[in-house]
Amino acid sequence: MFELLFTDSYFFRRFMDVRKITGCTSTSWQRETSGSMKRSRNYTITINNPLVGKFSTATENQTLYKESREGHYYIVDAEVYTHDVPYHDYFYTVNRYCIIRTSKHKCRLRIYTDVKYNKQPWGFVKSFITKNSWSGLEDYFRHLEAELLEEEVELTQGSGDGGKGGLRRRRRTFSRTLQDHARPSRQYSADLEQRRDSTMGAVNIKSAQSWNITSIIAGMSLILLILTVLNLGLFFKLWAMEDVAHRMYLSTKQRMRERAEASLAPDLGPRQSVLHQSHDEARLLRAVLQDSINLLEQLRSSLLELQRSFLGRNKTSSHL
Ligand code: HC3
Repeated sequence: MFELLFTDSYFFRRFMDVRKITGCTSTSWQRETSGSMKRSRNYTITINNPLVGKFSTATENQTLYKESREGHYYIVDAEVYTHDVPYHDYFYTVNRYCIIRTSKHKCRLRIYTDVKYNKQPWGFVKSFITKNSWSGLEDYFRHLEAELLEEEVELTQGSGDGGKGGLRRRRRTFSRTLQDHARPSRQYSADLEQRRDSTMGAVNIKSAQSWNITSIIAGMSLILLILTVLNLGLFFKLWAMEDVAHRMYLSTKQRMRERAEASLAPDLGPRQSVLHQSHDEARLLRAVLQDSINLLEQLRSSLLELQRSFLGRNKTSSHL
């Protein structure tokens, strides 16, 4: 199993071909001072997700831990950095491969995977990254599982045929279990067809879901735009009203001043003139207050009208 997955094996080269992973270069395993071994791989992956670009380069740093015992058990961590997908600088993936020998010709492979964050994105962005990464990872590892199970069948069949067969060309399948391989061949191919159909169904559902998300986002953006335009309209209306009020205030003030100047008799004594002035100021204040009251009345009635038109619109939409 270790050779299949972590050396330049025929199995892995073929698997990469099927997954359309191209341009793979790899360093050889190098021992570190810690006693563990490391190697690094670069490749270009093909992505089957309409929200992401079609291709992305990736770097995978693999560590084979020193605790591993050749032919008995292996622990390999693989950190995968995808360089050309949206928000690529926010996250990377860690896949832990544990291989344990369970009997002379058998072993168990467990893969643990986690999406890690270098920096914290918004909640919405984080769930977008997590959801899309997990769906890509699940697709990849289910495919790997199916291919490994086929490989097992071919290896065991090959040895059953007295070694005639060796590694033969295989039919393409997806997600098969060990039980599937024990079934008679006709039933088996019917199953394959069904599985292929359900896989296609899952792909269709996935693309329908992503369409749904896109249309929801588009709808919400449209609503936001309309609300912004309405808000701007209200803002300018209020601004204009404030301007009118200010102008009215200035003109009233001017009018009052003119009237006061005209009625000021030249023969009035200083005490009477002061009295007259304060009286005029009071009148000016009263007039300004009256104007403000009128303005507020106007504002009130237009707000009431606005409220009424909103209520009317709500009723029609609830009828609909
Ligand atoms: C799903 C994935 C691309 C494929 C990556 C693979 C399956 C590549 C082969 C490696 O051996 C294992 C592996 C590890 C990580 C996988 C990537 C994780 C995220 C990436 C998605 C296409 C990214 C989508 C997230 C988005 C839309 C926010 O960019």
